[in-house]
Amino acid sequence: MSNGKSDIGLIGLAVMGQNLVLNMADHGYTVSVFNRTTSKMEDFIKHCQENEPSAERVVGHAELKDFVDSIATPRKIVLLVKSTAVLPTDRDAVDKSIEQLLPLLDKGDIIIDGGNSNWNATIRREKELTEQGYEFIGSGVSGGELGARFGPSLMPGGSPKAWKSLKPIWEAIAAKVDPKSGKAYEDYAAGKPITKGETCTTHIGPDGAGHYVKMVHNGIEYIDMQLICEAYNLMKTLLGMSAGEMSKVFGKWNKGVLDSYLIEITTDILQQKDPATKRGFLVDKVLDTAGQKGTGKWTSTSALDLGIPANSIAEAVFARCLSALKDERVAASKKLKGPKVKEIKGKKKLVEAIHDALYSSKICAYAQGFQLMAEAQKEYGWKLNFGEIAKIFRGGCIIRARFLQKITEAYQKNPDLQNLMLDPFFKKELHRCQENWRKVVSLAVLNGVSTPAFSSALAYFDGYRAKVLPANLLQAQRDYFGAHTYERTDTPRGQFFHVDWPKADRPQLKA
Ligand code: 2AM
Repeated sequence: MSNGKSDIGLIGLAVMGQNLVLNMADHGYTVSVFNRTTSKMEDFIKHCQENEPSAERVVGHAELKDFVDSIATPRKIVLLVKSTAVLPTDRDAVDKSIEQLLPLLDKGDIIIDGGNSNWNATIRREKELTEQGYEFIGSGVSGGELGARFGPSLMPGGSPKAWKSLKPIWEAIAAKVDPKSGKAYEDYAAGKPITKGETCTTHIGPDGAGHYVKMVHNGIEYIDMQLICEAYNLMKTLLGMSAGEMSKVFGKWNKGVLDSYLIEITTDILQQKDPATKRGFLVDKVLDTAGQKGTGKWTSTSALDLGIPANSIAEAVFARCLSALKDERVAASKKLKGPKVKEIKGKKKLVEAIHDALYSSKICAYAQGFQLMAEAQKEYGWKLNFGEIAKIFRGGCIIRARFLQKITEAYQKNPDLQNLMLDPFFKKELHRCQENWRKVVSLAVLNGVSTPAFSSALAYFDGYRAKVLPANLLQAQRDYFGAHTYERTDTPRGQFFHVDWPKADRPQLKA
């Protein structure tokens, strides 16, 4: 609080907005709050007064003008309103909120969009606002509700000037990690903020860079989750293991190289008994159809647009699409026959192999995500620091993992690393695990178990390391039917040839 004014304001009091406000208040900042529906703001203030140690630092306003006037200048106003715009021309609630705010602001004030906005919309908004003399930051906020409340990973994109103003608050509220181990401090308690450790935020770059990186984070999250699901499915189908038994396996894995938030929650989920029937495990009662909100799809379409083979990330999106066709699958399961699952001996060995398949596939998935960001920076004129990005993924966000410390080190050692798989550590790990990885994918195929993430990651690995791919034939086909030309192996690159492909002798069809 300075001169009786709030340090920052926030509009949009759904759960993420509320939790971000409480996080800022816990760190000693006074926060003005506003919501389109006033009753939600009033309920929130009441909740704070009854439950939160930092309630005195949360100030509610029913009128937008009063809200704006209550904030110290240059104002910092965070928007956490529902964003739907995808194309640069789309306008949504974020644009509407900005329109309503602008007549009340002073030049130099900073609007921060903390929603899951599409980077194209963020690029447009930043341009529109800076042209009018305002500042705009598009900040990815990752970590779900708990992250927002006690320490998210924050990925801001915008001008260095705007970032300088926001930095102290963003650095204070972001997750903190032990710099040596890369492990996040998670001793959460309301009113007792974590202040030690390295903070999980950094200036990602200009305009839409923060939202782009947040989107790729989500794409990686999709594939990370799918890989875990495939490991679970293989243990269940090939080895007949129960959820409880698998919980113990994931618990053990969480102490090794796979140590991560997603493995940790899987351990918890698999041991949960069904509270409704009091019989069996709850996961077995959850319907096998997955929802999605779109960031995995955006990551995949961006990969297609930029020509980057993020095939496993796309497979993870398609796996959710396939899961959603539940009725069709149930009908098809009665008609389309596959092989009978054979009894497999050597459970311990196969569980170990599944671990290695998951680990190797995960390395490939991250390699794809980082390769995509590397291409995007060229397209959009950003200069991304991958060491820093991996560093802020270590805490707060959904993909946080011990493994990210190794990615951080890989990019710190070689900021121009072309592909994560080529880093000496990851190369060694892939070489160490690949026999098991191949064994698992083969077993899955032979037994008719669908493993799109494991298989596509292996195809990426084998394709990336292939000196020669069959694209010679493909390009010849293109030249045959469309005169698309081809380059030759024995002439310099950039010289293009075309021939009228002679028709080969074909067996004549009898009249
Ligand atoms: P509401 O409570 O009035 O619905 C997440 O949906 C948040 O976005 C909510 O705080 C919601 O406000 C807000 N929101 C959604 N559409 C909005 C709009 N057009 N203008 C302002 N806030 C909006």
